[in-house]
Amino acid sequence: MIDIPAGTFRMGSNDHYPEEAPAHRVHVDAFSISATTVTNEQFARFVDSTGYVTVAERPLDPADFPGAPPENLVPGSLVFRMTSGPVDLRHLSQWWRWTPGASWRHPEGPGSTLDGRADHPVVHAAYEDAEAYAAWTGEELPTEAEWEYAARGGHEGRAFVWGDVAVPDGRYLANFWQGDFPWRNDQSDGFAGTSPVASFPPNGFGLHDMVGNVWEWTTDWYSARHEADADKPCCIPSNPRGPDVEASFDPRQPQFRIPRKVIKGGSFLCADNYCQRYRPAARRAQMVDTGMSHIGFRTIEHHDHLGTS
Ligand SMILES: [Ca+2]
Repeated sequence: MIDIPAGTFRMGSNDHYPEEAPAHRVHVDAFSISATTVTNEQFARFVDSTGYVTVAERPLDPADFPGAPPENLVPGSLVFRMTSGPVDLRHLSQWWRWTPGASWRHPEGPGSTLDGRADHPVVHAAYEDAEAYAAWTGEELPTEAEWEYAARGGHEGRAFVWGDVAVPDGRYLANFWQGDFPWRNDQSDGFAGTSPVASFPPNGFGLHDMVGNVWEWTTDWYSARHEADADKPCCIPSNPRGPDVEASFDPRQPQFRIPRKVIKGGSFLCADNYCQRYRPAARRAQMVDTGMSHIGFRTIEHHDHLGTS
């Protein structure tokens, strides 16, 4: 765990995707955060000692899916599959496949294993799986503000964790996608899929992979925009925790009453031609019951003993 000092910073961005705006000032108290995302080895230790079964490994209840064919009601998760050529980027189902048997133990489905991936981030963890792990270690998941403040590494207003240029002097400083998503992965950064944690240099706070590699769960419910700046400097929000759960339902899919949390940091699938979200301000909504092959998490500890809670 790395100690992060209390501070005030500018959260969000007015220069990228609309959900990152408006940039606004926020204060966060001191906390500690894990230097890397939780690895397969760490998650295996948790499962071995508790017998925990992740959401992706549990049988589905037919009552929750009226009309669904029984063969679809088997445990599984969404796995990324490269397409054979260029596709219409509006249709995610071309590269996201519901894969029976996919879970953290079998990241690409049955037949895939964790061999050689002990130090890769655990993936296919739904929100409650991440929370259960954090409860076991006596830690918590970060709020979006805590996560973004940590990701910025003490620097204000940078587009990327390391500066304002995606690939400074041709150096790759995170695991994202080079080439044409979702069919040509040039792997200029050395990795087609997830990479071992800490394969890239740390940020200003000593934290690795705050962007790229895997998206990371936060505790905030999602809403499509940030709150604006407070009118007066006196009134900067302190330790904001996001909007109410009602804000998080997907307005384009009202039939799904599954709340959505904010995930941060982008992943090995972020490509400039599709989703330039390997940046600290970037954010996405993720249904709480859905882990995927590009989502992981890291944990934090609050310094409540200092009386700041
Ligand atoms: Ca890559």
